[in-house]
Parts: sequence; structure tokens; C-alpha cells
Amino acid sequence: MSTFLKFPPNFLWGAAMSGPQSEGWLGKRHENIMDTWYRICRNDFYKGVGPDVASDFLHHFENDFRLMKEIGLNSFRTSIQWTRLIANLETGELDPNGIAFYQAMIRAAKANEIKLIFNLHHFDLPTDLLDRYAGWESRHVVDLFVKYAKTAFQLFKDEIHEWTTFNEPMVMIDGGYLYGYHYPHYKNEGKRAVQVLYHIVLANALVTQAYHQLDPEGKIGIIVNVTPAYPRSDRKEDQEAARFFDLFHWRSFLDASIHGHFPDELVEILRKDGVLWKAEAKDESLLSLNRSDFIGINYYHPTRVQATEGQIFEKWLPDQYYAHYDWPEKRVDPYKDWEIFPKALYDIAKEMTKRYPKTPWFVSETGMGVHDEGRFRNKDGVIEDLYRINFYKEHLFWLHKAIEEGASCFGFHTWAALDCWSWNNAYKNRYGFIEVDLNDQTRTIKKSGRWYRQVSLENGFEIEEDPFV
Ligand code: BGP
Repeated sequence: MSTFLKFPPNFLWGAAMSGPQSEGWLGKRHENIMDTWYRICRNDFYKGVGPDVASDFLHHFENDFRLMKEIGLNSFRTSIQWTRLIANLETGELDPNGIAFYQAMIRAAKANEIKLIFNLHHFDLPTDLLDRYAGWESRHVVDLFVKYAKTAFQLFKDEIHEWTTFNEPMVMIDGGYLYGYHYPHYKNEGKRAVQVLYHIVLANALVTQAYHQLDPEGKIGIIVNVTPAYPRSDRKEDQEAARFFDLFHWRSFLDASIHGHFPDELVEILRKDGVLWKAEAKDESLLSLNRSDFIGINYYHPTRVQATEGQIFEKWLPDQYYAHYDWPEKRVDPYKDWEIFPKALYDIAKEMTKRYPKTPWFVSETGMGVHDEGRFRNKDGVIEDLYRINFYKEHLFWLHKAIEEGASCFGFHTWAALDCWSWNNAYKNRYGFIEVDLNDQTRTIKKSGRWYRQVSLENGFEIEEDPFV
């Protein structure tokens, strides 16, 4: 027997991308930290391919929006680039070419009846601000970001009514300060990481307030990467390890932007360990007043944790509270080495309902990057990415179940609409519904794109009875 999984009315069926991973460099006034990383160390990137051209969205966006409509997207998130829109980072003076590009993009989205959500920051801090002020460690950078955000809100206020502030701020902290996998490649800098976390949360609150003042009808939220921790056992120590992992990695951001303050437990631990952030007296009230209207959750994989075995750390690191654990039953995406665990979406939804019952949220990214997709091309030249369709079906199955049980999830966005450039992997693993041929930038809709169109048109899809339980 089969069942039709119907989603709520007005559900967002969409996809995400980001400026730095799709547009290309042309016309930008400044480098961001990812651009700099590529310029100074091309070999860190698969086949030496960089963000300089990327998917050349800059020149193809009109056609790309037509294709997005063709695959049924009713909504699309991308990020505007601080480094393109703002000519002078200190004064906030605008770049007319940057304005013209984003306005043209808005027109193209509108012409194709696609709701456009603009994000302000997708890992792309201007390098000047890192070099001059130590980036997000500095409060001055918070002020400059607020200036940029206000300018963008003012410019696009008549057309854009949904904004997000940051994409996955924890990745900037993990990658840039704790484990060094992203530029500026600092490692084991726990105390600095905590200060960065604090300033991002503060910037989020200030920008949220500025937006609410400008457009009381519009909505603004933050996008958090949720990698829920599953403890190895019921042992108290393993449970506590999982609890701390969640507390530090994502409840920090969610509590601050929904409840208006950090979790007390986290503050106590950081204070006890002597790594609590530096704050100003007025901050408490700034944080408490400025709540996100909605949350975006990027979910790719869970985290399996266990208690540590008393390892000694020279400098403070969150890792002193948990250790990673390899779950023997895990199913893995071999190209990225990420565990595939669709049920986590259900668990996340339950957690959202329990902890933040009044805040609507959507899945703002999920996806599966696959290497050498040309292997799956059929005789008509179309990539038959059944693995991607199955990946989404499984995730949607669990999401649907949670919605039926009361979760206030209003949409599903995949990563990505088109194949995009990745940090490090460049174009090794492809994520798009639409293939991008890097030789000539031609676009071809994959089988998953046609499937998604049908899902969006019918606001759901048919499955065999509970095939994934
Ligand atoms: C998310 C980011 C995206 C995108 C995606 C896929 O964390 O928000 O920008 O890159 O991951 O990951 P990757 O590109 O590293 O394969």
C-alpha cells in the first residue's frame, strides 16, 4: 500500500546557494577570507579550482532563475556579498554596480515568481577586516556589519521581506579558530573562538533589531547548522558529553536568538573555565530584546559522542567535554564522509517543538554531494541521480512525520539549486538539481530537478507505506 505525504499549505519548496560559492569575483571591491585563501593557496582546492568564476551566477542568473522555476522552486535563498555591495567598508559607501546586480537578481526572481530570501553573511568576512581588526574578535567589526546590514535593508526594503543574518556561524568558529580547516586556519584557539561566537550573537541581535525597526512586517532569522549529538550509551557520562556538545554547538545560538540570552549552563561552564567572552554592561538588554522571527536549520549529519577519558588539554577547547565516537552501524556518504541519518530531522523537529515551541523554522539546507556524477549520465545527457532523490525522500519522510505531530516547520530548502563551489572541495562533489558544466557554464537539469518539480507542484509525494522506519 502506498501513502501520499502531503505538506502544509504554502510550504516553501526551495533551495539555497551563496554569493561567494556561485557568483564569481568579477566586479567585487574587496576580497573575502575565502577568496584570499584561494589566492594564496590554490592547491588547497580540488584541481586548483576557485571561487573566481564559480558557477558564474553573475552572468547566468537570469537563465538560472528560469531553470529554478522549471524545477518547481517557489523560494530561493542566496547571500548578498558584503564585499560586492559596499565600496568602503568603514564608511559604508555603496558600490553602484553591486546595487545594480542585486536589483537585477531581485527582478529575475520576481519574474519567475520565486520568493527570494537574502542572507547577509555566508562565511565571507572581508579580509581587510580580519587583517586590520582580527575579524569577529573585534567589536568594531560588529558595528561595521550592522552598518552594512542597515544599508542593505534600506536598499531592498520594497522587494525583500525575508532576511537571514548569518549562515552557519559555528562553521566559522570550528573551521577558523578551533580545528583550522577554513581560513585563517587558527587551531585550538578556544578562548578566541568563544569571543567570536559572542560577537556574532551580538551582531545578530543588533541587526535583527535594526530590521524590525525598519520593517515591522518583514521577517528575519538566523541559520544554524544543527549536528545533533547522539550519546554512545545511557551512561550518565556519555549523556553529559552529548548535552555539552549540543549546548555549545547550536543551543548557544538558538537560545540567544530565540530566548534572548545564552543558556545559563553554558555561561557557567565558560566562566568556571576562565574563557567567558568579554561583554559590555549594556549587552544583556541588547540581546534580550531582539528575537529572531524564524530559524533556518541546516542539517547534513549527526554527531556521535561519548565521554572523554580525562585527556589533558593545554588550552581550553570544547572537546574537553566530549569525544567523538564511531557508530558501527552508520551509513556514510563516501564522498564527504558524512553519516547519513535522516531520522535526525525528526529528532531535531521534536527538540525545536520542546525548546522553542513558538518559533517557526525551516530546513534551510540539506543535501548530498556526489563525486563524478557524469557516471550517471543517460543517453540523453541527463544525470540520473536517483541517490539524491532517495536521500531527499528519506529526509522528507521524517520531516513530514514530525510536522504531522505538530512541528512548526514551514519549508524545505536543499543545498543546492545549481552545482556550486565548495570550500576546499571546489567542484569535486556536486550538490545541485541543475548540473553546471565548468568548461562552458552550460546548465542541464538532473533527474532530481524534475522530481522536485513534481513534489513542489503536488506539495508532497507518494511513498510505500513507512519504507524508512
Ligand atoms: C554547508 C554550507 C554550504 C555548503 C554545504 C556543503 O555547511 O552552508 O555553504 O558548502 O555545507 O558542504 P561542502 O560544500 O563543504 O561539501
